[in-house]
Amino acid sequence: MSHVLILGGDGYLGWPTALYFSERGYQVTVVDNYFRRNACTELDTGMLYPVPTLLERAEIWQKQTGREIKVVIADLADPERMRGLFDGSLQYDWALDKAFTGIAQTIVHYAEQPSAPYSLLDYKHADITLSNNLRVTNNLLWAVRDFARDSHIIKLGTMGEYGTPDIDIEEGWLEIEHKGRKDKFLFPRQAGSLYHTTKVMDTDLMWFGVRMWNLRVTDLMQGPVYGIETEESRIDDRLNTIFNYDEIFGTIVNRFITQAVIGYPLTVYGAGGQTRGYLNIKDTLQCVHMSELTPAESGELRIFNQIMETFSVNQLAEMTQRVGVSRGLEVEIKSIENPRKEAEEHYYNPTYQGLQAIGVKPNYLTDEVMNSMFDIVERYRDNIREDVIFKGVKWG
Ligand code: USQ
Repeated sequence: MSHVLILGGDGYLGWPTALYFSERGYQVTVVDNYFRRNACTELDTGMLYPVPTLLERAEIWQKQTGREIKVVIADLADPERMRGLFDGSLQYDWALDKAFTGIAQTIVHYAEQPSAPYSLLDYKHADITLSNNLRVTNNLLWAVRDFARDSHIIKLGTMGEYGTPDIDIEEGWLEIEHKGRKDKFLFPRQAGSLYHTTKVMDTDLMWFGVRMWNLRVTDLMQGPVYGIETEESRIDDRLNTIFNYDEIFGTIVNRFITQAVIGYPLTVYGAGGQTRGYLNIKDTLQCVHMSELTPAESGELRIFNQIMETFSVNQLAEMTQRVGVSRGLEVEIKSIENPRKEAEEHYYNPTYQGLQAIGVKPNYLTDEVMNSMFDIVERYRDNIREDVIFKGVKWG
């Protein structure tokens, strides 16, 4: 039974990924330091519903399915804690005295501060973002170099690494002809936030590790994700992932649906022409699983663009309004001054065939999918806090 180690296993994507692999018979260990929950408490962001601790969630999962997910609570920015996941010393961790079950064949790395607005709150949050994200990635590379060179690292990157260039975006690499000679380079990166910049730096660190130590790495350039429920969480509401709708941790589709439910005008930033590649949370799980089934070669940095379709902010607002109105809600769209510094009208044409070529079957954002999200958000309508929806964290 293959062992998958999920770093950042308490987060929006980490927990559903753990359930997904566990359901398919993998041995799963999740590691987290509760960064996301603690940041939500510190910034008073609110959540759609409370989420049990990792240990409680693992227990609920085991009771419901008989499957075990091992839990380690540790801060992986500390190199010794990271190395403890590979040399067995973390088996003495207070959280679980039998966490170490041998070297994992696959390490899924989500253990990062994931929010662009958070990274630009002020110098302290910028510092937390930089030091957490870069240290965790560097610590992981060194631990794999020293203990598990054959293991496959699947790392979550972001489409935002590329920014919005005026040329087509390739999957990670670009062949360049210069003065009559050709070579292949990482596609030019020009991130739009400090958070996205840490992802660019992660990619560089991993590319270095691949060149220097022949590591196997898949870097997933993911777009904004939407969704709540997955096939595995459906069996018990307490297994649903953390769902944020605030300005710092909420992503746009999740936010718009929540806003529509309480009659808060949809917050279109600026002109609303900002176009991104989107995907359903269920597809994140598929993408990671398909990457695991077809690992990168030793000495390969394999990059996929992890999106299924593109939308502008205006298109998402119109779709949310249409679906909301069909449910009898009053949904207003309101363009507000953009707190971010980003292009509001731009060219956007990314390539994203790689993941489908290895077997991912896209779930597109249809009215039906949106309706099923509305159904869940409406159940928790009374928990929704208007005051956290827009505070206007200025990027400039
Ligand atoms: N936007 C609005 N109104 C809102 C919220 C967002 O117009 O109320 C706009 C933003 O200005 C942006 C777009 O919607 O142009 C997407 O914003 P987002 O907050 O959904 O996503 P973003 O900040 O880009 O970050 C999210 C995740 C991050 C991931 C990234 C992928 O939080 O972890 O890396 O999506 S990507 O955007 O492709 O870089």
